[in-house]
Amino acid sequence: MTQEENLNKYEKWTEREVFSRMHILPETPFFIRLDGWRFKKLSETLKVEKPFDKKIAECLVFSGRMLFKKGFNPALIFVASDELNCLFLKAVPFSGRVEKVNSVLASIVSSSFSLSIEEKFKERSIVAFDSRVIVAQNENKILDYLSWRQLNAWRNHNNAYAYWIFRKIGCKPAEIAEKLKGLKTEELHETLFKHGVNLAKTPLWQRRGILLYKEPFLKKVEDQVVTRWKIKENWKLPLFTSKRGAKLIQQILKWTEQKRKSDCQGKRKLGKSKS
Ligand SMILES: Nc1nc2c(ncn2[C@@H]2O[C@H](COP(=O)(O)OP(=O)(O)OP(=O)(O)O)[C@@H](O)[C@H]2O)c(=O)[nH]1
Ligand SMILES: [Mg+2]
Repeated sequence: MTQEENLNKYEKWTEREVFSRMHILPETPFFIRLDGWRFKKLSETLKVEKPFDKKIAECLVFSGRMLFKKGFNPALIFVASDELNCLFLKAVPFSGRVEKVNSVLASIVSSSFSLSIEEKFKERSIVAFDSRVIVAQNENKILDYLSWRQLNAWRNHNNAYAYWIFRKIGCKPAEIAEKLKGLKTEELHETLFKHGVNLAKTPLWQRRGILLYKEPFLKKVEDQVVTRWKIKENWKLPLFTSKRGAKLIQQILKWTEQKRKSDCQGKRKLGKSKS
């Protein structure tokens, strides 16, 4: 058998890559949610501050920044709890191949997070993130999805503070779980207030998350004023359900489109000057 025939014999294996043909529909905005794997355990191993450690949030933000630096163009990344929610509009990585997008993004975030942990905690840790695709379809759905994740962050925030306080006063984990199940949000606020925690006055990033996006700024270059872009870290977010929140997201979506168009123009000009 020739080498060619031998290779043909194995060709059928590519047909068995049964999930590799899965694509996100073109022109469809989607989120990739990357969630820290076993972060409860990790936070215990690293002895991170309870209920929130700013260094963990900074590691997540660093990992999000790395996605921009490695050439991906998400419109925004919403960071909360142990997750990163990356929104993609028209600049879709890997033509929307689901396996490729999920695995490469999770790998970049996991390795960046591990490096960042080593720098901040002086400890080596193997960190992993799982990754999933959420199809968002249009602007309303984008806002709705972000509002959901922000509400989830608020709920986690309340539970994390409650857990921390109840542990401090000597309750056992199983007892706390029972207590939390039976308490309404109002009652939880009152109980924690009695123990010196005002859930409405904790740092905003703990309650509402952090947003990363590209923001334009003007720069003078040889007597000309040109638009440049920098990554903005917004640690003081409004509620996405508020008017201010909706306006911020609309603004970011407009900037994303403006940047995409100017990048396309730039590429065309470069192509012409080369030919
Ligand atoms: N103490 C502390 N814990 C944190 C911090 N950030 C994240 N965590 C932990 O991370 C967990 C995130 O929730 P989950 O994603 O549901 O838990 P997980 O252990 O990562 O579980 P899987 O995602 O299913 O693997 C929280 O419950 C906390 O235990 C932090 O700043 N401080
Ligand atoms: Mg997790």
